[in-house]
Amino acid sequence: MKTLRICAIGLLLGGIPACGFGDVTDGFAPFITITSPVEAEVANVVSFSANVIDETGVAKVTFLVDGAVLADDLEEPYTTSWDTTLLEDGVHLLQVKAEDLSGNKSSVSKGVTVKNTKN
Ligand SMILES: [Ca+2]
Repeated sequence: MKTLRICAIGLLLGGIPACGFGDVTDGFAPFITITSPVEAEVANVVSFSANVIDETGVAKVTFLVDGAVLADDLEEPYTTSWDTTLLEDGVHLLQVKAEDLSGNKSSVSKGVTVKNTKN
């Protein structure tokens, strides 16, 4: 299969190809669904998991909490554990980033409320 790369940005910036968009034969970034936690309110240690699908293959999945990397996962199932007791109670942002074999990237995020104190 003939693969072409989009290097227009690099050419515009001075002639050094920066092929950041991946193969034009792979125009689809991974599709991510956060499968856990499903609850709006979490406590203690919970599993943080995602379904990631891509037509050419998933290279890497990264789990983040409030913008900080929690874990990378290179193979299915894409999952890690998240110790919510390390954080203050309140709303925190979970994010999953994925990259396919051609360098196409995507991400999804959701907010969850951490509540470890009893009252
Ligand atoms: Ca792809």
